[in-house]
Amino acid sequence: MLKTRICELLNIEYPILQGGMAWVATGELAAAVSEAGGLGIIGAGQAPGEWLRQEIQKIKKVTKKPYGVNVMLMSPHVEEIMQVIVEEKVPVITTGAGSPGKYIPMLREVDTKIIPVVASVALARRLEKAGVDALIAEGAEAGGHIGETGTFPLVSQVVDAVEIPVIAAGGIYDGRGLVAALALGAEGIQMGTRFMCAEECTIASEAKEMIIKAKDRDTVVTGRSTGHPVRCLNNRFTRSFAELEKKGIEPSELEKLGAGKLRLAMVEGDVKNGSVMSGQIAGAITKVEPAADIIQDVIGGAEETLRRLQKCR
Ligand code: TUI
Repeated sequence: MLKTRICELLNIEYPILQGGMAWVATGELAAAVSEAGGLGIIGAGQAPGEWLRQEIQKIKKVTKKPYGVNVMLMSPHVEEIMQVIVEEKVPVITTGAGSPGKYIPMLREVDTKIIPVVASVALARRLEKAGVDALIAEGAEAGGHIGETGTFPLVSQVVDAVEIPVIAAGGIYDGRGLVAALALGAEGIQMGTRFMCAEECTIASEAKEMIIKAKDRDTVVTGRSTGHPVRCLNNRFTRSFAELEKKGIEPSELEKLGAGKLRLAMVEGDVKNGSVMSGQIAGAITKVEPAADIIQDVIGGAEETLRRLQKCR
């Protein structure tokens, strides 16, 4: 019942992808998710190619199962990251913050599956025509850099617009969310925020604790004036950023202010002055647990949800 075209395409047991979060999704986390039957994804973020090569080696030491790399297309190192992906014959890539169109031919040569994140129907249509394998429709409930449309309306409309499989992302953390995504016509889910609280996730404990303490209304979106809206947990950093944004500070100055703040929170553990990117679902996450337990909880919860729905007929 929970087998979809995504399981077949990616050669994975469960249709669950782990978000490829910059400074968060290292080889350790991705290996644990892949070994547990989902698709673990390294977040290349703005890292150089050699960093990515090391993280890939970490995965290969732990598991023979498929894994992915997320390419942040605004990265200054995007060309060398793509080069490493081709050299290492990475099985799957996801992309974010742009269109991967020009890289499709080089990736095709090594049979890397290409799954862009889209935040609009227009880009979904364009990328299907360009020959990508599947799409992740990520709603504005997600953490980090987001679009404008919520997950329900975005997934419903993307599914109707394309033939290739669609993965739903943004606001999903359990089996109910997986079943809801399948009901909308998606064939898998991607979860970021919940996997930040996996035991194998190497981020600072302060960042995990902040997610666990968060309530439903604790995320905010900053950076709309820069053209790069970002959802994170409300803190001293977001408050000062929002104040400057309200004063009409130049977008380029604001971008400079944001530089390095994700690393500050996730690696240094300064969750007051750093940017704790997180989805709206943070309020539902209650504990740190192994990645395998997260996957089993989602699958078990989905089966239970399907049984409950059967009784409504
Ligand atoms: O990429 C993400 N999430 C991210 S990237 C990131 S690093 C960053 N930090 C500060 C500013 C900007 C980025 C942190 N979180 N998610 C996937 C995603 N992609 N969300 C939205 C999009 C997107 C947006 C516009 C994809 C394509 C697009 O338009 C491209 C086009 O050509 O139309």
